[in-house]
Amino acid sequence: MSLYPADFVELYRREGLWLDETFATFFADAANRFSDAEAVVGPDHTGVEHRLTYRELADYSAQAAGVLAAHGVGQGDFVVVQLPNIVEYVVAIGAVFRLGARPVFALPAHRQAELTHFVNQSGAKALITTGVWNGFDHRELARELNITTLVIAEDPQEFSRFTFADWAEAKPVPAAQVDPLDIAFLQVSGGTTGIPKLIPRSHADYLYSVRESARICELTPETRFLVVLPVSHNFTMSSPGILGVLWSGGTIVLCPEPTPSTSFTLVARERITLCALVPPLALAWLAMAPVLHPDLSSLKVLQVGGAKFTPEAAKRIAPELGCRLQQVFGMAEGLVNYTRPDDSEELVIGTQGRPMSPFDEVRVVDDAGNDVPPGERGRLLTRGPYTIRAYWGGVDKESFTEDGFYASGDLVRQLPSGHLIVEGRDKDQINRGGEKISAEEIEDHLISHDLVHDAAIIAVPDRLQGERSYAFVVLTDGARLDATVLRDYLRKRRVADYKIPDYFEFAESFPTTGVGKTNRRELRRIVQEYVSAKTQQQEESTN
Ligand code: AMP
Ligand code: DBH
Repeated sequence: MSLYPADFVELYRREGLWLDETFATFFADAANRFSDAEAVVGPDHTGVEHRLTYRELADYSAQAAGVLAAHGVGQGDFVVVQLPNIVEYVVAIGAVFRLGARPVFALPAHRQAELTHFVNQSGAKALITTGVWNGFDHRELARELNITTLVIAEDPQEFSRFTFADWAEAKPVPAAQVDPLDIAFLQVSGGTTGIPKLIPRSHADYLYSVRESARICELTPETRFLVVLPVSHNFTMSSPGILGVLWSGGTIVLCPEPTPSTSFTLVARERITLCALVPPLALAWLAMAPVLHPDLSSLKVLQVGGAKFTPEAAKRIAPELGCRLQQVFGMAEGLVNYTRPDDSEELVIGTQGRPMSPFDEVRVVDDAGNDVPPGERGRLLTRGPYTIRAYWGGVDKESFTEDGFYASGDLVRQLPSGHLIVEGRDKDQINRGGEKISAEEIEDHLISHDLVHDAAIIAVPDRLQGERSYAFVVLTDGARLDATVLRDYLRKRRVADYKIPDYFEFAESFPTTGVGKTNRRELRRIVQEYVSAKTQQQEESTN
């Protein structure tokens, strides 16, 4: 079954956007084109650095696929992959793809709540994970999932080991025959309701976006891309990301931790030409550059995306870091906007780019769903050759219009040139420096506490992260609790750390609607007023 209506499939094929390539042969094809060129550089799970050529990457992937097959993974199976930025990551996804199996791209920060959801929703056959990373033992999660687990770590007692040593002994398997219109993998969204939604992307649609991104970003075999953000994130994966670089014959360099000092060291040592950051990291680079005096002379383009990059910060990139800025406004659901290499400085600094494809359809509408006059602010709706028509598990009426447009929840303005300016958001989500948090998911967790009557999570502006999360909690009659208890409670429920509210505040009651439901819109207004009054007070007292 196709993920897109037949007339659109026909259109995108006829126009040459969708080809017959698939991810099952992606790594082998790249090896045929770029054989001995350097494909991936990075530490393995023990911290030892590896440099793999395209040929080695393809060979290891074919062998690792053999190991997966021996564990019962086959065509069409879902495999949850939760790995940090280690060189084995690239081999692991190559292996899953080769079998015609389908990765579910978890982030390293996800915990039990998210992983359980991914496994249950996808019916995953296996999990590929690692051992202790960043002070957390990922095997802990596997222990409770009751699923075939392959661990990229030394000497696991209970799980099957999945390292270079194990792959080297395995027999390679041939690439599966896969339908290009079929689901290639599940991406995860930040989500607005409940736990992250799973996003089914097909081989044809995603490969189109990868090729087009590589072209727009002018990637060549000389491109050297530093991966600072989590490698599984849609931005680092495909905009143009690791897949765009591998498609172009360039080199991926994996940065094991996102600190400016480690990133700067790698930029200088590896002669990095391209890097992608979220706004808080870009600000950290700007703050640390005058202190650390990094050699950034090889860096041509710094991409910034995932959350709004203010014009004030955007202005500083070229003069202070000596490279070009590219703004990227994308979503794992599809639509990706780029500022272009030949855009004026005004557009690069003041907009979040324009859609990558001439076949992207963008509408900016009011609350009733009618187009607003050109240039005015409204909600973004989009449809196109790489934007989903439904989440995994069905169409939800909140996110998709009858005629198949995806409602991203972003408030934008569109310039005559097609460039979009993101002006806000109309979805219950907190964008904490590019990490998306669903308000409802955290509210549900809090409300499950015996002493919590109601809870509301709201975004408050933050100089560094863009936004932080503020929890407002109404306790049951006579109950007493403090923030520490609730933070511990969320941790016990295995909620990812970045989703734990930055601030807690306790209230007597919430405003309600006519039928007695919490009026979130009104609540948000009150909280925003309260928080701005509070910050003003603080500023006055420090002056
Ligand atoms: P997700 O659906 O979880 O992949 O997150 C995508 C969302 O991130 C978008 O709908 C925007 O809300 C936000 N986003 C991504 N890039 C930018 C950007 N450059 N400026 C503002 N918001 C962004
Ligand atoms: O935030 C995102 O999800 C995002 C940002 C930039 C994205 O998915 C992308 C580019 O492809």
